[in-house]
Amino acid sequence: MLNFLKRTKVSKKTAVGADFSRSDILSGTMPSHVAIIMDGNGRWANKRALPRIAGHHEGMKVVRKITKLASELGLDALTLYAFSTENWKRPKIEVDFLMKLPEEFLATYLPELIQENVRVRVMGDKDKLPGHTLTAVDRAIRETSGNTGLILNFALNYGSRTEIIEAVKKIADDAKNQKLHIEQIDESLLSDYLMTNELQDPDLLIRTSGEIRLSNFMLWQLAYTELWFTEVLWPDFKEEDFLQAIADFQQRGRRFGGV
Ligand code: V0D
Repeated sequence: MLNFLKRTKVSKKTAVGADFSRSDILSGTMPSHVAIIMDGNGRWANKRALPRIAGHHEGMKVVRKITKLASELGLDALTLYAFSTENWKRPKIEVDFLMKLPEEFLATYLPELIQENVRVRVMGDKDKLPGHTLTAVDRAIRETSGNTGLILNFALNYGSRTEIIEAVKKIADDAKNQKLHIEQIDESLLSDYLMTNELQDPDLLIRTSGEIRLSNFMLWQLAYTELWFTEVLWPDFKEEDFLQAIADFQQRGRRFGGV
């Protein structure tokens, strides 16, 4: 465990400024929950004259690498934006390929995840997923439900505004049925009705591939989150990049708008 962190003690100077050593990161305040928008898979493939699906497939291997590192670092949760509600607009052949990735990922890596005590979860509208995808995902959730280590939370067919609307509908319904009083509605109650109800808000959001937007991802939950952007395309994203993001996170003062 942590072999790769112990192996070297290199310092790395980067444009973002944080000069980091791996042992410094381990002694600093670890984020509890990191969320990642894994962008740039298609562009990675285009640059190599490969089909877009080759980029998605390569990106899947990076999911495994970063999950392992997050687990070794002792993070409580890693949320990965795997498929947005907008992604259905892509060519059917690409969507079909994407929907096979959870099965392939789990066929390859579920035993390792179980061994590492990782708990798999999914947030998003699961009803719209193909049956074969749902079966694989539900099995992984079930087989890891007793695990107590890293929560690996995949956002699948997820959109933040829809999530908030669904929460508001349930709150309205519960108010109508006298299960709660309107006076009880506050930030904490709304949080409890979101799909992240068991998770803390992310401390750090990473988005790869140079896009500097949230794209309807965890809008409520990211209210106080540190945002970290990189030009690196997701299939090229390395352990070093993840550590750099954490090092930068550790450098930033988190003042929550206070003084
Ligand atoms: C493609 C880069 C793992 C982003 C990563 C269906 C786009 C690779 C999963 C996965 C995708 C999901 C659920 C689960 C286990 C694994 C995944 C999708 C896309 C969308 F329980 N990678 N991955 N799911 N890509």
